[in-house]
Amino acid sequence: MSITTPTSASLAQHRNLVTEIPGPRSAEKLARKQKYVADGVGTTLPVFIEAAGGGILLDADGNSLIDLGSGIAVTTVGNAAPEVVRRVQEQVAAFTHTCFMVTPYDGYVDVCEALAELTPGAHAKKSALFNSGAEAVENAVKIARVATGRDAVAVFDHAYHGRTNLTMAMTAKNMPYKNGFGPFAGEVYRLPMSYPFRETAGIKGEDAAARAIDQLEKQVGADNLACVVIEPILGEGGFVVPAEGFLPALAAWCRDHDVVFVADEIQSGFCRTGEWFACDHEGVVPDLITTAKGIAGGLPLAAVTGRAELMDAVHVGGLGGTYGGNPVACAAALGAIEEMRSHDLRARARAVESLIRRRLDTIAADHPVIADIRGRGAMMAIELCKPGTLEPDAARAAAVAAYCHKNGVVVLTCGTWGNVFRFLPPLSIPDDLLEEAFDVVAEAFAATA
Ligand code: PLZ
Repeated sequence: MSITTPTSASLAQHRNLVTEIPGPRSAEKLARKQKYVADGVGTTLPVFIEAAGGGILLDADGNSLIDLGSGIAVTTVGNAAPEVVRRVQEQVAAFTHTCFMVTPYDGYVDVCEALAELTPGAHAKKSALFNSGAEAVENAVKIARVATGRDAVAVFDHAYHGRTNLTMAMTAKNMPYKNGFGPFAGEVYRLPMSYPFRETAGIKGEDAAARAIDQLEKQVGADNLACVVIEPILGEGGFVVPAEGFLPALAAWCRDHDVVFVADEIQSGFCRTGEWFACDHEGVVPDLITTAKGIAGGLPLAAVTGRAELMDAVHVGGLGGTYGGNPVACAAALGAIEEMRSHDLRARARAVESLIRRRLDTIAADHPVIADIRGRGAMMAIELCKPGTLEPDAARAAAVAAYCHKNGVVVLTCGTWGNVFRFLPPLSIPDDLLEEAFDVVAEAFAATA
């Protein structure tokens, strides 16, 4: 029997399991993967996907799973979103590549114009486009170094910035990202993050910033520092929202010392948190901002956007890459941004937050292992600890995740200790499907108690 693959638009928005998870077809495909794909490339849930749209992932066995991960915060506008599909199809039929550095085209410039409008701050901005988040972060550092004539880069505890050599150095967690892959790039210094749940109750954001700044001044020195790079809400590190005042104080210190303040909004950007960017919640205006993931509805695209004079500090030819700002990826980005604007996805993310918070509050009341509920918009998380302590409970997180996966809900964990669930649904998910997903999450906590 062959399963004809429906288009994303025709996918029924219901969880429907017709085999166990993974089913027999997925199991066969997994065996092939194990034969031909390097073991280093892991798998969270071994179901092979044949179509996706709304809040549903349809697998090779005909199971419809609920997507609470958006392919790690990428398909914010939904999978195969109509404007993305339309513009990609048009572009792919017109031309697929010229290399923007050889002969330019409008799509690239259109994306840079949109970034200048949408990113925080009213100053003159310019952008350069790349393929992946890690590449954007590397380029932000290159730009900051040229612009300041300084070497040092400051990053934070629990940070994640990528898997290339420089960004591995900037990423905090050893396993699985760094283990055995050194030596790492030098001149990267790590600072204490504001992590309200794990700190003395009531420590203010300004005080947490002062602690980080004191360490910077004593161990690095502002005169040696090119940039401070921070995720305004930690992504892989556990969806930690720093205490109010932390980000503005850091940004102000950077401004006073001619240090480039770089916001890595690769995971938090493009409506995910209920604003265009997470920095917008506190009116923080970064000098440079890195974006990727949600920018292009699933196609690979990344950007560095920032103050025109900083961006222009680099010599002609100093920024680029064969595929950066590929025309098909740019068409996808313009389609994704159109979807965000026309469906007011910032408001949708805030509505998703209130639904998720309501469900999590209820679940947490019955399950004291849920020690913290945090996040913004459709970037929500719970941290699991042995009740009444700060001791991470990664085993319980793994058990809850396994239950959800068996029951057709794709959930992702994160956090330095692997004890955080992050909920990142596509904003195209209908409310009743989101409710159903949290019915399963609630069952999962009950079943593993
Ligand atoms: N900066 C804040 O979240 C990517 C990593 C998945 P790339 N996060 C998902 C994995 O295990 O590889 C990320 C991020 C932040 C940078 C990156 C890197 O983006 O597009 O994966 O290179």
